[in-house]
Order: sequence, then structure tokens, then C-alpha cells
Amino acid sequence: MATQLSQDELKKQAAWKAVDYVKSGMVVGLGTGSTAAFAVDRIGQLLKEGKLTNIIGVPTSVRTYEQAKSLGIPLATLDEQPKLDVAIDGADEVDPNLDVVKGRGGALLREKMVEMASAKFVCIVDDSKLVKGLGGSKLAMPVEIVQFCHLYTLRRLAELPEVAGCEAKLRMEGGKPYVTDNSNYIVDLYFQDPIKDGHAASKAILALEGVVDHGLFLDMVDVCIIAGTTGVEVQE
Ligand code: ABF
Repeated sequence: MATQLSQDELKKQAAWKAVDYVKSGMVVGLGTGSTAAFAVDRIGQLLKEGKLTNIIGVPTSVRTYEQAKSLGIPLATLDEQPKLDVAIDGADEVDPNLDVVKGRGGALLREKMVEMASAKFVCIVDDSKLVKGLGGSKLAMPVEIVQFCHLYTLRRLAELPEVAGCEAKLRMEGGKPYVTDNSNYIVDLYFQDPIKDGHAASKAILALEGVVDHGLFLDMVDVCIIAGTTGVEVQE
């Protein structure tokens, strides 16, 4: 009897498929989150087996840095490696245009910097991430903001007509504002209905002075690998 593949097994299948895009000698953006962690593990394993050589990893978070370092993956920063061959990373939502919401793991800024510097961005998800429109999961769409007068920025975010109807909440951890790897805060936007115009929302959010960046990754995904119980689908 076919067993229901666990979500972790699906994430692993997508991650392993993505690592097929990694060739020896490449500079690779290493994503953040549980799906991306499977890809980082796989790269470490192939390096150990000698099936991949001369890989340089550019991590998208402190925790990915720690994971990759523990696996012996040679690491660099964007300062040292400004042009990457491929980046592999997860996502929170994927719409039919392969626009994605990322950053629920708190790493959106470094993820966006690394993925924008990559020649190819391979996004890996299990099929639970598929949505008809961004914001449609009714889960958080994060915005990274500076700490200075963060409540002022939160209020201005919530008032933007481009994200009308959203609820804006300062992300908390242990009773205090969550602090990103970049010493910023995160405001999570929750939508009742999918965002009507992602580009307009992106432009309006970025226009607010206190905003650093947001979790809408538009026109960025080159390959999306979607693992579902009927198999692994590659969309380009
Ligand atoms: C990361 O992957 C984040 O952008 C996103 O929040 C996360 C998804 O996490 P998971 O793969 O654990 O579902 O890139």
C-alpha cells in the first residue's frame, strides 16, 4: 500500500532534486528553513563523497551558516562572492506565476540579497505552499523594518491602500520583539484576501522610510520544484 509521504519526505525530495542544479566549481546560495536545510545537507553529503568539488556556499542566515559550517561546506559572503551560479531556497507561498512569499523564517533580507545575486534561483517547496494568490494562505507576509520608531512604521504599513484590509503585527519572540540577523524587527502582515497587485504592494511598502525589505519575491524564481504525493514537479 502506498504510504502517505510525510511532508518532510516531500521537502527532502524537492531539495535533492534542486541540488542536481549544483555542479562542481559553483558558488551556491544556501537558503534558510526546513526545506532548504535538506538541500544544504545534501550538498554537504555530496562534497563528503567527492561527487561535488570546489563548491563555495553563501548562506542566507546565521543558522544556515552554522549548518553549512558543520558540514564542512566552504563558505563566503556576498562581499567576497558577488555573483552566484545558483541559489536554492524554500518559500512560504507559491502562486501560479511562481511569485513567492518568503521570510516567515525571519531571513528575508539576506535571502533576497543572495537570490538577487544568483544567476538561477531554484525554489523548493512541498505542495502545501501552493496558493492561488499571494497572501492567500492567510499566514504572515513579513516586512523587515528598522527598530527606530517601529510602531510608527507598523501603523503606516497597515494604512497602505495597496495592502488594504491586512492586519499588521510586530513579530514577537519570548515576550520581546523578534530581532533578525541584521538587528531589525519584523512586522507580519496578515491578509483576508490575496494581494491584488503584488508589484504595487511591493513599491508602496518599500517607499516607507522605516522599511528595509519585505517577503514578496516577485519575478525572481527561475525554477520551482514542487514535491507532492503524486511526484516531484519542476516548473520553469
Ligand atoms: C525560507 O524558507 C523562508 O523564506 C521561508 O519562510 C521558509 C520556508 O520554510 P520551510 O521550508 O521550513 O517551510 O527560505
